[in-house]
Amino acid sequence: MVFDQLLSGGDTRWGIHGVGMTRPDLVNQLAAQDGLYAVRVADGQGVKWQVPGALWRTSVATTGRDAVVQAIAAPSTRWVTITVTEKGYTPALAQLLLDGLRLRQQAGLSGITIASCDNLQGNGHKLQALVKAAAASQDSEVLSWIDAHCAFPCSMVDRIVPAATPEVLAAAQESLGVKDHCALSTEGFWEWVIENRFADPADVALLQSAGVRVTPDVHSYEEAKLRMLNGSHTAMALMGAVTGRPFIASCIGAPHIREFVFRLMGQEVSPHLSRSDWADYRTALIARFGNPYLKHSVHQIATDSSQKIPQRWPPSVMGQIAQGAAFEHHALAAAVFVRYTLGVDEQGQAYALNDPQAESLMAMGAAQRTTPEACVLALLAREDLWGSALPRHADWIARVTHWHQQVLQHGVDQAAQQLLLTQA
Ligand code: CS2
Repeated sequence: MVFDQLLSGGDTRWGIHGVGMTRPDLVNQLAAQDGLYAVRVADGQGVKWQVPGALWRTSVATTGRDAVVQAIAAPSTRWVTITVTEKGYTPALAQLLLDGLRLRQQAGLSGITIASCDNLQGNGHKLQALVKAAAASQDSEVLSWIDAHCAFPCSMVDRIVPAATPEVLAAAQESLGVKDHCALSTEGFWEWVIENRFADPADVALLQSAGVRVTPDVHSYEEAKLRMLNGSHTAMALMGAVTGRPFIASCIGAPHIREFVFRLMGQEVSPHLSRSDWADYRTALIARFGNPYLKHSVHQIATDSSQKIPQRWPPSVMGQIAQGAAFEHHALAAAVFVRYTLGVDEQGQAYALNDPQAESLMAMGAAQRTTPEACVLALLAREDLWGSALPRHADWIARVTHWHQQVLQHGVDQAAQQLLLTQA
């Protein structure tokens, strides 16, 4: 949407070559629609449709790798933005970028800005380290060229964009009079905060003119978003999955879940944020979660929980521990995660765990039917989820075990209500 706005001002340098990393279906569909798709922007302020026209070309990295490498190396390319999810930061991604960058270096072209947009703290540093590690093991010339000419800004992107539902596709057809297989629904709110670190410093003013916030320090925005928005999202998604509530709006519509999330943010997340306007941020988030137009599936957000939890929960729990403060809300959330690994909700409906760790999580989680305490211990011992300190923290383990017992005996809703009574 930002690049579309820059294009509409007549600056044709911002056309996008969109790359799907694995699955060709969406890319093929978009190509068949000439890169055009409808976006419904809807919330309490109103409903409007937009058709961004910034997507000019498309490729799929798995089947059209060479086209992607050539696109990175094209003289007209100035930026690469990366949104590949938490689990996408692999050596294969680094190699793809490196192959394109090497061609640029060999052709004597300018460097480019490579911006990660994923929900990871220090995402630019992480991407830079990955690419540089690949370069260092292969080619010292390209490594020094990358250092001298390319920029890897950290950035925080915030806009809730659920996977499209049949209802959205039908609404698009109704409003626009054409069949659109790629229509999306989103909220009015959007925020893109990016570190002031660009291959071309002239981009600062351009991005600002389109509403992007350019700042020397993205860290405080990243941590607030990851722990407040995404941390609450993961907690609600797991609660919804286990209780059978399909959408985030259905979770926030339940008064005890709404209050739970409100206190999680206020009591356990906010004390450790460097962003001081957290109370306004919380109010805005609760309203955004309740947006009735966003049918944001809890199972979509619960996808890859093993990759998301590390950024979203442990930093707040560690902050509370350092201050000798309670972490009951996160302990209940962790207990619900353990319950979630059973793969069946409280009504007996089975669901799939869509997670690179699904097999090991379900194998560990199955034991909670017979030996619940040992199962909690085993899942809390995983440093890939909780970091190195929490697995050794006796009080944390005791509180998660307590809430897990409550969840198994009385269900998630009653456990949450119990927590609210004791923490009033
Ligand atoms: C969500 C995010 O799916 C998820 O894990 O928490 O995609 C969230 O909707 C975005 O970060 C909002 O900016």
